[in-house]
Amino acid sequence: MCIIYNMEYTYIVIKPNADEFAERIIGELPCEVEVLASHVILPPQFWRSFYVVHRGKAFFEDLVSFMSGGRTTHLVGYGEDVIRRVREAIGATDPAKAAPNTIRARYGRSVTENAIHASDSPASARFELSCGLTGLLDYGYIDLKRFIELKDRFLKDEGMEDE
Ligand code: 3AN
Repeated sequence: MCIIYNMEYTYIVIKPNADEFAERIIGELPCEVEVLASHVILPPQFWRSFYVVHRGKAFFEDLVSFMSGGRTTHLVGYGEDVIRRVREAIGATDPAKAAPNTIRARYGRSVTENAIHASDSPASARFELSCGLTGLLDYGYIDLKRFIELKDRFLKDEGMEDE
């Protein structure tokens, strides 16, 4: 019998303003996670690529400068319906409007310094994982073996098959 699991993944970044709480926040995520790199600093050019969809917006350079100005922790969350579940747990972009008890309500300081990023669609997750893994490899935070292992695991197929 062939069972198809609707396995999804999401790219999660703990932002610089929440760096000191990274381990605690990871423990609060409603999914299995694979930590790719902890407390790493990536340069502005990395964040310009990662946030390319926001290029040209008024907040873009502030966002790039904030993200490159401190440590970030990168993870992949995975499981069924994980994109929706994690977005619900992190709350609205603006921490002041995020539901009580969400991660952004508790750890966010402002719309830019909102503690955590998580992909908003399978297409974003794929782009962000590809960009994230390449950046972590380029800047020496993962080696080639780990890069290939993670690419095979998360970027090969949309679904997972079990015989
Ligand atoms: P989310 O992270 O909730 O999906 P996006 O994708 O719209 O939100 O924005 C990406 C990031 O850009 C946000 N996490 C936040 O840090 C920043 N951002 C978005 N909108 C604004 C804004 N109006 N002013 C300042 N920063 C913003």
